[in-house]
Amino acid sequence: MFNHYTLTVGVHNTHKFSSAWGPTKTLGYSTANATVDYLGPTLVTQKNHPINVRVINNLPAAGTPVFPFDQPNNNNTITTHRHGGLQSAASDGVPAPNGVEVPPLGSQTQHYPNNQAAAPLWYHDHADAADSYHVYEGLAGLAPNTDKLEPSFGLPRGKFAKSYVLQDKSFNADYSLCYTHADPEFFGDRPVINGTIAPKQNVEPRRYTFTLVNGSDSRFYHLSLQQVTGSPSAAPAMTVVGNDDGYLLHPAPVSDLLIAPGERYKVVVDFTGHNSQNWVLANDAPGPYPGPNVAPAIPQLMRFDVGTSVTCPDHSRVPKTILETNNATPLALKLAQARLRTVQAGEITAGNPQLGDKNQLLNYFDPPTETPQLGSTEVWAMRNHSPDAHPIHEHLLEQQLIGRWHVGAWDANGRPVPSTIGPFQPANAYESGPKDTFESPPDYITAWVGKYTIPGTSVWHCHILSHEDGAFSNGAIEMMRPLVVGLKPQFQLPLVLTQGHLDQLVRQP
Ligand SMILES: [Cu+2]
Repeated sequence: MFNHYTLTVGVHNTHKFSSAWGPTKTLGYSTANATVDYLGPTLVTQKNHPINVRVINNLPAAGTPVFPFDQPNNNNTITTHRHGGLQSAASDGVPAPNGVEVPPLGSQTQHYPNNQAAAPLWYHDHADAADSYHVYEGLAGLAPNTDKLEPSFGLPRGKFAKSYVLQDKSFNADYSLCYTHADPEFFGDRPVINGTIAPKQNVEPRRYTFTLVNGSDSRFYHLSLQQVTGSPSAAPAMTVVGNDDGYLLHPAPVSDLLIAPGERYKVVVDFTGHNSQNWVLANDAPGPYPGPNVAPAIPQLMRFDVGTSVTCPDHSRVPKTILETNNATPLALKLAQARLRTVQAGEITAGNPQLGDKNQLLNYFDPPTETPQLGSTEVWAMRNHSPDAHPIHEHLLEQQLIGRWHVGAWDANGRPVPSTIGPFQPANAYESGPKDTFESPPDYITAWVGKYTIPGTSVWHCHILSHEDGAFSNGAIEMMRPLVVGLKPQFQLPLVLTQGHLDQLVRQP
């Protein structure tokens, strides 16, 4: 285990997205020992073992276009965010102007204390108005944090635990990347898993732990396993055991799974008894989600070819309960301490989604309005009166989904018409663990809760990368807002107290 990593961001002309193809120009995070031409090395950390990660920017000088995309600027600055990591604001990779970005030939050292539970974290570029381009070009990687409890859970481990970064891309005839912000979202026509188009994976007839990371720009995936060959059978059992920031207290069996950009799910898939069958990870989500669809279909992401024997007996299991340091506090206890902050997602002009506080939609450069007190707990109720679902991500803390309320009608100011608010819908079992990114459907109020333990200025934003960067108006409107955790009490926010009281508060305009 290293205490220090050095990563160098550079341009490469060697990555092949398919073995039958020529190389494609990409970006990658190289290590001191290895050139990495797409994505970055997996940074495995251990709880309570801090690390420093120095990131060197080896992109060409400012003003030099690297890709022929419609990027609003070619500053070529970068800043690295470890998504889900409980690191200080100074090491959080906050986009300019609230954070310091690294110019070409500069470097930045991020300090990660890792005093958090085992979690499928990931890292990616977060430069203002450019990170959607940079992530598409390759600047993302896995950063799982591990702890001493994890091995005791009995889940499939070692070579029977795999991680998959799910992306969609388009390519020109010469294999070069194709990307545009001409629409408010980007949808590619090819599935790219860990940098390979529609890969095949040989698996044994046994249990596996799959960590799924949605590293796509805009595409939600509604995943299931579909059989392609072999004697017909029921699908391998899938059990969600973890969310963005750690393990579920109660693993949740699923037959299908929705994963939005920025979200992570840890799933145990049981191929036992499926000898000699072939299965695909299938997707039928429209893009934008939940529709109407304008995106090219990506019905199959990757294939699993199940062998006929296991190399060793499978002694793994899926426990009924997984007790971690961050998943056992009862929701009622969190609500008892919380104040309610209302936020919104909407559109002033069609196709230009924005975020805001209870009263108005705002830009990233407007003064901060989300200013939680350090040490306090807040419920955020997100009123989404825009036409699309948005995965809303807050930096600096772990949270938990409470649930959602359908809204039949909004008034002209984006407030729900009280008589049209439906009954409370609790979080699905599979999305009820430690999280930091919350699927907020259109015409719903979505509520989550978390405690602010890290001071400073960072951001909250939509994790549709084109939205976060402002695909619209040439980046003038960004679906991102400052998050300022400070010392000022937030007495203006009502106390939540109980689930029943939260339900009453949410129904007030
Ligand atoms: Cu969005």
